Amino acid sequence: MRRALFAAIIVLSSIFSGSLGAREGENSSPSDPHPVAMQVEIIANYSHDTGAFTQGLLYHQGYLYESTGGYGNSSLREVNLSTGVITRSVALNDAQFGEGLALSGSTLIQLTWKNNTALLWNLSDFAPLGNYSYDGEGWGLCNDGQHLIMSNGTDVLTVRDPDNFSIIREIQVTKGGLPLSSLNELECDEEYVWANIWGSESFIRINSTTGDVDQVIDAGSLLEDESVSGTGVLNGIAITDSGEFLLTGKNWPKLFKVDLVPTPEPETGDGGGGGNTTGNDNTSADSNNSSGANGQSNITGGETPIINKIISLILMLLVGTMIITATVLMIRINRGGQTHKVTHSPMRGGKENER
Ligand SMILES: [Ca+2]
Repeated sequence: MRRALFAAIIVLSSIFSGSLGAREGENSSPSDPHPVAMQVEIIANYSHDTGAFTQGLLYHQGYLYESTGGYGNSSLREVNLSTGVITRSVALNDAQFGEGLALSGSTLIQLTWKNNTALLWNLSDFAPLGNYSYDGEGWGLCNDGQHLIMSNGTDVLTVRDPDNFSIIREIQVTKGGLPLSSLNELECDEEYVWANIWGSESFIRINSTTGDVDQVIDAGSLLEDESVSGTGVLNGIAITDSGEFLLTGKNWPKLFKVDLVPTPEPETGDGGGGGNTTGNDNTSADSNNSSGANGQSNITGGETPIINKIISLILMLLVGTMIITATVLMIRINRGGQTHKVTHSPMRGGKENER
């Protein structure tokens, strides 16, 4: 009798724990933020120096400040946005490869790729003001108004003290719960960080507190411009004082002012309630391969949990019926056995109690 009850408890526990475990798994996946798919609409375009291998870009009081890369070709420059004319420029030495650029007060801070050095420049006259050193590679840099945020090509951003470049904290960047690496040129925007993804035609918005990617913006249409196609990848994000986005890329002849708008839902007809998820996942799959795999699991994830629940319910009903039947049978057998034991073999009952 006790064995039957014990077995019944074990079976029921395993079924319920399995069911609950599956439910937790289902909930954890949807609770991960699915990025909203966005795209760009061109408002205006400006000329951009095709000799500029753009690695850092920011906007300040009507001018663009740009860091260009390449050994022997790196520079810091000031560009008049409306005319595209380079109004000031300073060349880096041939051993330095310019990267991300941020403005802190009246100081421009320019990363270098593998020199472990951030160059400090006076905004007003580009006079060198010294440098900071750091470990690892330098990719992107922006200023959120309080701290600098830096990328190094991985999925981790470092938040740094603008006064000494020391690391205050790290931001692990994830999209749909998975690490997202190759973060490149950055643009701080209050509690968000916009980031180019190296080698991608998309850029993303990151919640700088959680590291979650909540928007993926497909900028591929910019590359369809015949004057831009065939040049380098998208790699320059700046935001004007009025919140307009300025985008360009490595050696692009144009810089675009754009609006960000939601990507229209695909007209699949039978998509039903899964339309949002499918649309977002398709966009995510375009942005990198790892999220593409994630996107597929999300699509199938919308159907399999329902089947699993039905199978679990049927199994529970079957097992419950079996347990009740077995218990009733055991009670009947046990009653017969007790009568037999009490009458003929009292010692046997004692041995069972010892176990
Ligand atoms: Ca930027």
